[in-house]
Amino acid sequence: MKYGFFDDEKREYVITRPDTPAPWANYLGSPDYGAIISNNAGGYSFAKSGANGRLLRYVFNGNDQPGRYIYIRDNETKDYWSASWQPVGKDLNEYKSECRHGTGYSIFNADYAGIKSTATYYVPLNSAYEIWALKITNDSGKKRELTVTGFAEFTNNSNYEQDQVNLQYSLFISRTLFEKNRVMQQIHGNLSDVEKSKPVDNKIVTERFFGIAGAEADSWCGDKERFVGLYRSYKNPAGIENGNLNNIASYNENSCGAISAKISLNPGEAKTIAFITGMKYSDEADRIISSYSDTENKINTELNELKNWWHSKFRNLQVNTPSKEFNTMINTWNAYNCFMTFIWSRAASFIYCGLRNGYGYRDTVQDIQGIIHLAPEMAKEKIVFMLSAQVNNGGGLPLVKFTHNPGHEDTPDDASYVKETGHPAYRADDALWLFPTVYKYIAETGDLAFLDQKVPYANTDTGTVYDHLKRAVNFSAQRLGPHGLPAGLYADWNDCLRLGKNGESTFVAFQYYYAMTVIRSFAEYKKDSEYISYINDKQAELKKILNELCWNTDRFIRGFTEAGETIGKRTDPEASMWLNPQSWAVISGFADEEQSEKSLDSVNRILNTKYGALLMDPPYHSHAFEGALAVIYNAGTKENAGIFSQSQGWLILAESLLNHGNRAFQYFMENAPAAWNNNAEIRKMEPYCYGQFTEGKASPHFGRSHVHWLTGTASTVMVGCVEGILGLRPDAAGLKISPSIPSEWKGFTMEKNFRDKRLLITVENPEGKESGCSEFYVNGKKLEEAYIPQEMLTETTEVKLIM
Ligand code: IFM
Repeated sequence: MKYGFFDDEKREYVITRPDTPAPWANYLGSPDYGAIISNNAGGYSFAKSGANGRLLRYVFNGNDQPGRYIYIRDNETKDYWSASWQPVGKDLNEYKSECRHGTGYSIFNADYAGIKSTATYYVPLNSAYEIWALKITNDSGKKRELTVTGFAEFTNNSNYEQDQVNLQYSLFISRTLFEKNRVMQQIHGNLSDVEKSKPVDNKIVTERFFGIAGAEADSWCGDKERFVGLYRSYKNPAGIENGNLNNIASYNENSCGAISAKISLNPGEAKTIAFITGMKYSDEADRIISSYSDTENKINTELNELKNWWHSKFRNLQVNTPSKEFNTMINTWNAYNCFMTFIWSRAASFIYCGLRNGYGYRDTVQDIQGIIHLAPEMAKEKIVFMLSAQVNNGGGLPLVKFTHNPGHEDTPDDASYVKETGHPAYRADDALWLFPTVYKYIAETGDLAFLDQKVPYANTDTGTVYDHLKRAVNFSAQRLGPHGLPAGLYADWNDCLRLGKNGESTFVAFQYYYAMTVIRSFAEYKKDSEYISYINDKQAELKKILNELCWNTDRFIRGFTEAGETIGKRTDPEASMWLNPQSWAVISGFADEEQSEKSLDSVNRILNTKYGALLMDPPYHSHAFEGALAVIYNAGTKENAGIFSQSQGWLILAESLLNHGNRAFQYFMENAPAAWNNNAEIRKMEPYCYGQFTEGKASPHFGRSHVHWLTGTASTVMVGCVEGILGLRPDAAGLKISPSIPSEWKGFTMEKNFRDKRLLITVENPEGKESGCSEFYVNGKKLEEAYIPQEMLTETTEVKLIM
């Protein structure tokens, strides 16, 4: 079933049926103010932290409520509806609606009873409050008397958990009052005479506001229960039905901001107003609301700024291939998704409630990879930040607090860190993710000097980036298991594999192998010959062990348990085949041709499904070893034989590196949200963003996807497509182009900004190949190989590759 379509020109996803199989969400906001909004205006907001800055309430596991509701009432007929289909939920035969999720904004168009409305929600660039703009047009032939009401449900405490759980406290600290054009909510308002510099029990007065610009407030309500009314709901609030909010303040219990304005419209007449909300003290709220007195112009200007900001990032890589699904994902939606994970990590969605109050090391270092080609400067800043969260023993802090203070942090070796973060030990892979990420940054920018930049370690000590990477290698070198492979420690990439310090992980071994290749290239640049021979020896040793112990006829095993038992052998009754060791054997450059071909064939034969490749199979049920935590999940779910979408990105890359364009693209399509647009009832999730996993064939809901938006899938698929399928593979000295495409593509074009120059790349595929290059031209000059040396770049560089 189809619920909407991609408007690629505007970079919007347009939902034409509001009764989507799940709330389909969008993000608004900046790192200072986050907001998530569904296609029925459900969602919540927070200042800075989803855990500690929660200002608009949302009920998880609920019915996508409450939300940013705008009600419209016809005062003559007393009929009312909402600017988004829900919460009033008028009959869809009479109520026409369209939701357009765009880049940092969402628009709701509605047409009901001769009244057209357009509600636009956004957070202005570099601001920490949100706008709900409403343009309302009388499309009927007669004068209309309307009441328009905005409603925002405030939390009682900025701490999400306190608001939802500790009601004996949080119900009794909130109150509201009305000033000029806004409802002000005060939390701990009783502390108003206490100096801000001397908090009581760490508490001062916090204020939130809900105001109106472009119209006078006619009535208002700050008490949620009085607004909704007893035994009613957001669908039929008493305050809306009565047409008057009765100017009610709250004192204890639940607060809200609700403001009604009366609007008279002649036939054809339109009016624009705005509701504005945020966490600000009254004088600041006043200043903000006043700045919207020229409501319509200000809103248009801000929306244009917002679009320009986003679209200018996307313009750094634009492609035009024969696949519209590929184009829309790479040009807009996968890119946008990558920025969302980059900005919000795993902090806040409809699944992540905001309690993860920090950055997971591996997740964040991986997320950076998705935006390097679009915003290298932003990537660099975050890389430096993550390097500063590396402990001086080379390992990464499993959780980097939002309050991270480089040089002064406790580590997993300290009981205080374990108590505060809940992470009891190092993970085997965390710091190894730095290698592909730092390499990609340097390759994209040519900024080799970055290796000499000094960065503090998390706990103590400072070193250059090069030194940080050496210590990361050393961290693994000092934590080898009995066979000489990297130990599995508390987990590797797979949170559900506890291999321990005497167990060993092939996935980490391949990462380690790759890390050594990367650091060797940096050591060559730095003419660090002693280190080069050290790395050569280490890598050769590792190669020998991997070949002797980990190749199992047609696959690589997953590793060894603490007890020395092999995981992932062909003959195992459960979990006999694992995806990641196969793709990473190729990506790391470890596997020889025969191993590469055989292992990826095995993946295709054993793990692949129409929705993507399973993470492993068969699922654990009765043969799980002690550290195989995946068994806690239902079969076919998450790490227990689910289709873990992040791994699909690595598979796309691995197939591309082997020049298997058809398969690489097949894997892209199986898991691409856009490819399921016309069967959205199967995937259920938004057709424009990735999810963490899709239920595998062992599940009765095979194909259903979960954990929207904030997932490493965004960055790995982006890398798989850009480096893999499109074959854009920069290195410090230039750019190699090595497409690996479906043979049916007759060609495609790309526009890419590279080191301040614009590349216009045309690829022709007259003979229907999957890869390879027979002719290559840069600005009309024929070159021997498909590689553009940096010195050949001109302001606009025209490139032609004939496959
Ligand atoms: O790699 C992890 C990630 O860090 C969090 N989500 C699950 C992934 C696989 O276990």
